[in-house]
Amino acid sequence: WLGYRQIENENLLNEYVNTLSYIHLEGDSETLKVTKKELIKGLMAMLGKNVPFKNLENSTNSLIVANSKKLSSSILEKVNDDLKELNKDGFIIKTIRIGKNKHTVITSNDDVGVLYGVFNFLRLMQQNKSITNLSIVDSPKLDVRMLNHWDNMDRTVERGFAGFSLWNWHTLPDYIDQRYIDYARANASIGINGTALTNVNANALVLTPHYLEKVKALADVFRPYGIKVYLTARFSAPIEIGGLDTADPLNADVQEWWNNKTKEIYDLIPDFGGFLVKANSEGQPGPQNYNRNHVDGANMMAKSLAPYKGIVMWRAFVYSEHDSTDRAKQAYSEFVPYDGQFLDNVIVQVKNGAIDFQPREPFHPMFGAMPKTPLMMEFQITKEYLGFATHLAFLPKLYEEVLSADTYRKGKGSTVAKVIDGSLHNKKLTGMAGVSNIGNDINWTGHPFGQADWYGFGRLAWNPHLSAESIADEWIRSTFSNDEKFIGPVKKMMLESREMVVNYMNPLGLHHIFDTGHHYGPGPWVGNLSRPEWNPVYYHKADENGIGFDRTETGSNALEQYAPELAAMWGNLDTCPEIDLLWFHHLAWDYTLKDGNTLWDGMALKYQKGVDDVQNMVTTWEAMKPYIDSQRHNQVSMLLKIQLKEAKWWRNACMLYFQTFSKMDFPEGMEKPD
Ligand code: GCW
Repeated sequence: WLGYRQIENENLLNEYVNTLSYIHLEGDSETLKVTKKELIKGLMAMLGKNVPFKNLENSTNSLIVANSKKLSSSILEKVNDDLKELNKDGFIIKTIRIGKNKHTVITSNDDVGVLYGVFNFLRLMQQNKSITNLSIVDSPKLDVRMLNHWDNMDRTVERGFAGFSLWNWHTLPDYIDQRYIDYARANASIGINGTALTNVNANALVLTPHYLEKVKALADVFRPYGIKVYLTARFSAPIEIGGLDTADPLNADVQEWWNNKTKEIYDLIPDFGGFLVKANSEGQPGPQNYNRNHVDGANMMAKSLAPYKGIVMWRAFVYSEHDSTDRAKQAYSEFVPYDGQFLDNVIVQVKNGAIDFQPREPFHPMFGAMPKTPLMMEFQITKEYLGFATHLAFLPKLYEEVLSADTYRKGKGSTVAKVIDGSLHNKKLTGMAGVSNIGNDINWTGHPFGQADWYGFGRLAWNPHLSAESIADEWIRSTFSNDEKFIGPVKKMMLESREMVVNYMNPLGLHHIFDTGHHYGPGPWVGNLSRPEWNPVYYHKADENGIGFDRTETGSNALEQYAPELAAMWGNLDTCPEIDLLWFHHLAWDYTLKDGNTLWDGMALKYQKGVDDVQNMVTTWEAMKPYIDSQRHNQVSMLLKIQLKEAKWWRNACMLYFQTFSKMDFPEGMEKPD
């Protein structure tokens, strides 16, 4: 989306050229240096000529780019009221008049805000918007807007489908790959301000001096772009790299080890962001190994980081192997009792749903249930469960659905977005993390449309109230074309794509029926797994009588973890939305759906609709050939054909398997498996 294209429309080009006679850029911090570079790059490419840098005196039609502290009083007075409205790193883009002269001002109270303003300004031009009369005041709604890389030290990427890790630990710290810089540009352009470089399951190696030198080199590259580096902190690091025989968080030697390690990191990287921790989950070490709890563990690390203003992101993705009645209930049960006990620089990072990044899940019940604890959202950008980097599923639609869900915790309108932006319970620390889909693939994300998920995540981390529709629009225009004949059909295709994946994989609230381990393709049958709650049959519970997971009072009662309004709505078959039906209820195969179909027929028709919609997407995309370069067109075309083949695979596999229980015929309208 930073492939600035030459402006084709002549009137618009004239408008741009006339409005931008000169650039007046004040300041020479590292951030403003890269801001200047970006302006030169973007304007040169879009206007086909350089805009000269010049002092303001006697100029007109200048673009004034500066930190508010550097603005002259005549300019300052035009933007002063707006400046007061800005949060940290917010910016203003405003057309002003001084005497006869007209200028465009991009300013902020922080240098990084100026950079954000410039990226936004360039984006307006990329989208062919008019720039003659601007009045934009925009601030990030969340503090921490970060990517989580699940990159291992050997450069494999857990759940990564776009090549190997970008971080070349072998050539760092001395060799700075241009891709590190482009990565920072791309992230800064959408407001991302943090990156956790290493996998939450990674070993403790990254915390050794040898690797910290390399981390410092990356931090130095990212700093001008306003991006802080974070690291995963393996809980057992004091044993593995520290030579201690315990990692007990209440042990004084262990505490001292973390204090010293943290100091060592800050000596190298003064703006280090903090630690991301996966503890006592899926076999990872944690405080419970020592009969301590999440508060003991998180607060120990928080104390070591506090003097430097670092934070701990303590993940809530935990489940104990001892309670397998309903995995969906475990994080809430383990965390909610500790509300109010975490130190101020701890933020609990919660996945969007209670199971695991499924194509559709009801929002996680912890959102809204911990009024005294900062909670940050964890979304997955990499498509572990939505067809890897092979299928097209525009994820901002999923993110939007979760963020706009109502928790009812402070009455109607208590949306998840308000929980995470801190406004519902007046939280001091806020954030959103996205598990990255980036690798060293030539186009970064494998599927060309995977970039839209990265882009959309960043935009929603900036403002969780944005719509998926506006994000798709921006991305298509910046990435491909401003031609309405392209935008209309492609936007529609993107906006419908996630629901079509739900339909051909997991319709009506089904979940976790993926082939085990790798999670690609259907596998609703019994997998070869040691833990029952990892087994697909545990989730769909199909038998001769019916299908679905009863999470009402007669079953696991996971519903009690939600506000009473929601428990009542989901618990009652008359009011439970059919998209969540089998998430909450176990129903007979001949149960009657709202449209009069039996559950069995309705399920078959959903699977078929998923397939039909992919077919339509293939047709739509074929018609888009005249509008974009043949290389990207062809790539997407090939991928969509794989998606079509695999949508049929999903339908056939699931329906044939479930038929062994239902013993019912496939309805008319469903293409018979061959
Ligand atoms: O769903 C699981 C994934 C694991 C991942 C884990 C987590 C990093 O399959 O690959 O491990 O979630 O989020 O910790």
